[in-house]
Formats: sequence, C-alpha cells, structure tokens
Amino acid sequence: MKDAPLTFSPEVSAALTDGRPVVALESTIITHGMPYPQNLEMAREVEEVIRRAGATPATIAVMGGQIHIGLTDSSLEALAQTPSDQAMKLSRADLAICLTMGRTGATTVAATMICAHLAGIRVFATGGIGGVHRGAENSFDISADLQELAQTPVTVVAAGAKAILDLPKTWEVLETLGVPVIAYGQDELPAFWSRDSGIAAALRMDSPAEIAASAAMRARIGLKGGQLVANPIPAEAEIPRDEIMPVIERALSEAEAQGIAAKLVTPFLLQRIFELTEGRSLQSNIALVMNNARLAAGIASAMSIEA
Ligand code: PSU
Repeated sequence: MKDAPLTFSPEVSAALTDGRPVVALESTIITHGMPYPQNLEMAREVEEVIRRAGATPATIAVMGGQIHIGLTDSSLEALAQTPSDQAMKLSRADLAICLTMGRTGATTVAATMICAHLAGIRVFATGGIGGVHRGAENSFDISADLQELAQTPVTVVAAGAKAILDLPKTWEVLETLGVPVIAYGQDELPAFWSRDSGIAAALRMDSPAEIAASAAMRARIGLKGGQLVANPIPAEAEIPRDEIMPVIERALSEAEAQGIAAKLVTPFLLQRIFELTEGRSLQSNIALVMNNARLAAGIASAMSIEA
C-alpha cells in the first residue's frame, strides 16, 4: 500500500523505523465518546501512559486528505474541540470518502484498525469496541468493528464491548466470525464499566507475552483477522453491574423514545449515562482506557522482542 495517504508524526516514524513498540489509539473516543475538555485531557494522558510503559503512542485521525498516524498537540486540541456533528465518525464504509473530500474524520475501532495496519502497527488500545445493539433483531444495528476484527490483523485491547450493547449476542457474533476474544487475567468477560458480565470467557490469557505469541501464531498459520483482548477495568474504578444496569436501561429507553438511530446511538447513550451517573461513568471510562493502554504497551513490547 505504498500509495496510501499516510502522514507520520516524527515520533511515530522514528519508532517504526527502529522497530520499537508502537500502540495505535483511536479518535472517535475523543470527538464522540467524551465531552470537552475531559476528552483532551484523556487523549494527552493516554499517550503519556504509553510512553511511560516504554512504547510510542500513535493517535490516528483523518485531516486534510491524509491519514495522520500520530498527532501534534495542536491537532489533538483542535480535534478535541471539534463539535461531534462536524467531525465524521469514520468506519470502513466512509474512510475513503472522508479522505477524498478533505474533511476531518475521527476513526472508530474499525477505521483505526485499517489505518494501523496500513502503517505497520500491530496493537491498538481503546475503551470499548462497538458490537450488537439491543434490539438488533429488528434494527440490524451491528457495529462494523466486529467485521473488522475478523479481517484486519491488529490486536485490539478493550474493556470488553460497551455494556450499552447486547453483550451475549456480541460475543456470539465474534465467535461466528472467528475472532478470538481473550479475557485478560480472569475467567469471565468484562463489561466495560464493570469487571464482570456474568458471561464465562472461552479464552483466557495472563501475560502480554502470551498474547503477542498468539498473534504471531495466527500469522504463521495464515489466519486473517485480529484478536480482541478483553481487559477488565481496575477494581477501584469500576461501577458494579447492579448499579450501572438500571442507568443503562433508562438511557436506552430514552434513546428509543427519541428515535435515536445508527451512528448517533452510542454517543447519545454515553452522554446520557454520564449525566445520570453525575460524571462517574466518564471517570470509569478514562480509568479503563489508561489500563488498556498499559496492557497494549506491554503487548507491543513483547511483539517487538519476538520480531
Ligand atoms: N471506546 C470508548 N468510547 C467510545 C468508543 C470506544 O470508551 O466512544 C467508540 C469507538 O470508536 C467504537 C465506537 O468504534 O465507539 C462504536 O460505535 P458504534 O457503536 O456506533 O459502532
């Protein structure tokens, strides 16, 4: 893909040239996932967490017809201040169109995986992936993140799928698509704001080295697609399931009553849950992102030792 319109920051370019560990970060979480200024603080802090853990952060976004791999602080700030209705929320379907039109676009998990792979980055940290929305049997609303995990070879570290989704159906679809969902350090799948989902994990790993080795093995046996590492939120930051579930139910019924659909559903729900928990959900979200970034840096380091 030598013609791909990629612009690397000097920091990321040097790390990739030297074969040092790099962790990709998405930008939809900045434009559509969190309010300003907490989104900017989170975006800066997660980069620092990755640097402190010995890897190089590469926040990815589309601006001026280029896929930016690693953003300057002023670009990060501009993106964080862009109203959510002015930045495109990019998935596989709209990435090329955003580039062609020269618009500003924030990459979701799916689009970030595509861009990371183009750039030669094998690990990506986020908060929670998209998945099967509740009521999908009628709406057919299933995030393109799931298909992307099935076809693009990037290891994604998340705190599970966001608990606003239908989690059992999300894990079923991933299984059907052949995506390994690896619970990190526990036997149960995590549920974003909560450590436990009540769903047993089929796969479990306990170290970055094992996760790096399984990514390498997938390549050796010619399996396409990535891996999802489901990393539980730290105990001190979690909102237990019995506390968060009624809040989620209320936000979901408000979304339904207001006819919120398609790409607007996830941002609407995150915002309402933020309001209903008086900001606590955002603090948890930030804590789990940092935790995922640390683990991703460990996996990227293990991969660069292996390579
Ligand atoms: N993680 C978060 N907050 C977010 C997201 C991830 O902590 O807002 C974003 C990701 O970009 C993911 C998107 O791809 O939410 C899922 O959106 P949807 O459900 O519309 O596919």
